[in-house]
Amino acid sequence: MSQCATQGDSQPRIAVDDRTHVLALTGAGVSAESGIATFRGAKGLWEGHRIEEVASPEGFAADPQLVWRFYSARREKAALAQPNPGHRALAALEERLGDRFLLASQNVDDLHGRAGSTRLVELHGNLFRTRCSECDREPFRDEKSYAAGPLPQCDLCLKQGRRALFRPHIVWFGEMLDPEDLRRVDEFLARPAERLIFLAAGTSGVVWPAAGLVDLARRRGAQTWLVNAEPAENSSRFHHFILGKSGEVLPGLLGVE
Ligand code: BJW
Repeated sequence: MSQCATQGDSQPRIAVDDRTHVLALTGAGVSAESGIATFRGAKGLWEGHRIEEVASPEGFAADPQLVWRFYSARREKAALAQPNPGHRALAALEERLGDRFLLASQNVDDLHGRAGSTRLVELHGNLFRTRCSECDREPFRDEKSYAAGPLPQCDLCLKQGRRALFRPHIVWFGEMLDPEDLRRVDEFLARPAERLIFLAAGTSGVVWPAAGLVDLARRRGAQTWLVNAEPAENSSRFHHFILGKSGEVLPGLLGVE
């Protein structure tokens, strides 16, 4: 593995040409410069609750009001945040590469979409979508706060004589990621590519299956890059590790300043 600092003129650049395919993976660190708290940075706590208490099916079953308060606060915060140069650099790279680019994000804050990314797989869901905790109706756009007042209930279930709560469209601990999302990522990596780059940014490499994508990409012949503000759990599995903030590093690294 090569490790680089980012100061000075010697910032590395990924050569992107007509033969290059890029799979990008982002995590909470990419939104840190937009003012959104990371997970492990906050010691995994929210108002004194462990993240698993508010981001797990067990947590929702035990205290749905607490969970909706957590996600309503997150909705409010994310709605006020703005995409930063890291988000915009990835959107600019997509514009250049078209179908030779795919962004898999663990972030649920919508900032990649708002920066213009469209070839986007939201591996852990989206804060601004809601679904039923019981039936398989389509998740729908929802920007409301349920921090106070009655919890939202599924009207379709009610028509069938069942009571079922709505829940955030988020992949919680212990839940399966959407197989269609994983298929899209796998299919992208399986495509014939003369030059394949896997670029991860702002992720601690702790949470699976996202943490294992670097290994899958390497098996498919990718050159792998990590941009992170500190060494990640899986840094050693990347060919190149750049220590720095994604909003400062990505525009230059991708040549889209
Ligand atoms: C910057 C920066 C700047 C800061 N610039 N960098 C295999 C082995 C062991 C366990 C498992 C396994 N497979 C599955 C599991 C269980 C579990 C898991 O991974 N647990 C681990 C904690 C051990 N995985 C799951 O349950 C997943 N489901 C699944 O695999 O189903 C099948 C299965 C289940 C059980 C057993 C086996 C199989 C689902 C995972 C869902 C994750 N959900 C969460 C919360 C919900 C989303 C929400 O509410 O927002 O998603 S957890 C939380 O972590 C969130 C994040 O998306 C996710 C990843 O965190 P991320 O993005 O990496 O953030 P941080 O905070 O950890 O790191 C930020 C980094 O940025 C830091 O390093 C900073 O330094 C850096 N940084 N500023 C660049 N400016």
